[in-house]
Amino acid sequence: MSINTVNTTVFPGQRPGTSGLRKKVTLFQQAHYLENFVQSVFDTLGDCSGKTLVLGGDGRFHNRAAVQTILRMAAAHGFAKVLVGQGGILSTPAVSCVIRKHGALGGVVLSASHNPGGPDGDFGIKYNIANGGPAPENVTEAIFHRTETISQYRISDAADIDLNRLGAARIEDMDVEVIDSVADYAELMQQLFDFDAIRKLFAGGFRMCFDGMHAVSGPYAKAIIEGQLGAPAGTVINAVPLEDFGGHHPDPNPVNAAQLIEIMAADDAPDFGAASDGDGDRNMILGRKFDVTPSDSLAVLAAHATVAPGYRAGLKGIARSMPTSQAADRVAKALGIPCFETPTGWKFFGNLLDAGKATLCGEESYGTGSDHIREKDGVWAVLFWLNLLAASGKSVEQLVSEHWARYGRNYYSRHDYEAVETHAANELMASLRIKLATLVGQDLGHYVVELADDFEYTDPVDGLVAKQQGVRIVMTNGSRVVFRLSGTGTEGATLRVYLERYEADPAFHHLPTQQALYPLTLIAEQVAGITDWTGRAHPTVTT
Ligand code: VG1
Ligand code: CO
Repeated sequence: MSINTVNTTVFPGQRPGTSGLRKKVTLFQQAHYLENFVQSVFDTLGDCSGKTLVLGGDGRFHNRAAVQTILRMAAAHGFAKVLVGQGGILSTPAVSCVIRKHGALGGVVLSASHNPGGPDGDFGIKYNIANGGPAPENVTEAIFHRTETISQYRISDAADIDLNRLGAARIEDMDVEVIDSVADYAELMQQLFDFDAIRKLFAGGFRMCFDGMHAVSGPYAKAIIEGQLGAPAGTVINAVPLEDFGGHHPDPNPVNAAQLIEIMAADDAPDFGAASDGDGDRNMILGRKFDVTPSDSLAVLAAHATVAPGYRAGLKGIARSMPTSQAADRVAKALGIPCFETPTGWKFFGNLLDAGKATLCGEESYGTGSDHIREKDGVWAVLFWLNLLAASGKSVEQLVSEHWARYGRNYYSRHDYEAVETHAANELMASLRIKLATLVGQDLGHYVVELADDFEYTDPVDGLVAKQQGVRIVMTNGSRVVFRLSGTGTEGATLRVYLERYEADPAFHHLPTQQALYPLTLIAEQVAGITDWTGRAHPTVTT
């Protein structure tokens, strides 16, 4: 065994986006591509002697090869120890949990989350810091700058280690421990939720369907929901992680989780349905013939948080990303706690959680989480709902309808225009920004514009400023249209248009969502000229 220094040249464009570096697998398979990025991460960290690193991924194609490379590079960089998930598998929330529990310096997550996998799909890598959360922007920028000048990396020539066998191994002077992918995470869940009450619920005939989407959450859901909570075998479907996710798109929304939606639409549907994404950090919540928007899910959980033992003491605050609906704000107001509005991406919640300013966080993109870790957490959200269903004895639909009756309903939808021409998408955003100043006070349809700006966020803890985080047009009654470009796609640009309408009157709480939002859809087109710029008359995905 020896450590080699390898000469390399810069690959342009290794800038992490909303959630790490995501590119086509074929790009990652090029010699030196992954190595350059990993060495840039390690160089940014500096001396790592005596430190522990956590390593795992969502099991997609290229996961195992990348794990072996990173282990050899970690040894060359002088890490004392790496905790790696069995089979190279760790969900994003599990990585966060393991970093915190074992006091690691940080972790590397191999995932492109909801992006398709397989040889022609996407691959990704992100670095999480010692609090368990995604590296903040100053760290990801430092990593990016390093990738622009890198000329060498260091790697051991040690043989592959057996990732399937639990236990200890060694590369150079570094200890490698292959850990159970689920154990630490499951133990944390037991501390947060009333497992006895949920066990009783299942024992009483309550039926559920959890769709693992052939991605990473299957093993977690099987071990916890079927194994520990006693749900019947078969409750978790598509439970085995596959390198190409079975050819599907592991994005838990009503469009991509079509099989689950069909199951939940049947007359004899289970009481509760849920799904998670590629790396296990997202969740979709369904009742029988009823789907819950992620924004509403956050608000409902916040309103009932004290049913769960881990949250008995109440919430310190709630944080949501700017495009997420304002349903949670109403709950925060009723509870007399602060509500924070952050840019898109979980990295912006870390400081608020560390500082004890927020307990629950959520994003409209099927992401919910809390201060138990520093990532959004799919299985956690599902267990929270199970705890709530067990404690209340009510159905999902009942809980949500009662919530609307009390707080009003924030109709909400996101329209995605995927793989549009990058230049056109940038021009659309630029021309919108120019218009902003003239919009305030204008009548748009039945609405009057109260605020039109490009969202800018000053972190209340470290004072760092994030600019150009999405154009928002807010009406006098709180209804909104928001525009931003995705930072996770790998083909062209994806325009996201977020629509929100507030409705206080329960007589209007049961309209079809797209119908309720139609006037705002017209306003979005009128203001942004989406069809003209993109050549698209309709979004590719509506959630
Ligand atoms: C999307 C979502 C965002 C989420 C991010 C990462 O980002 O909109 O809310 O945090 O994905 O989630 P963007 O930039 O494409 O809109 V995951 O589950 O992909 O790690
Ligand atoms: Co994800």
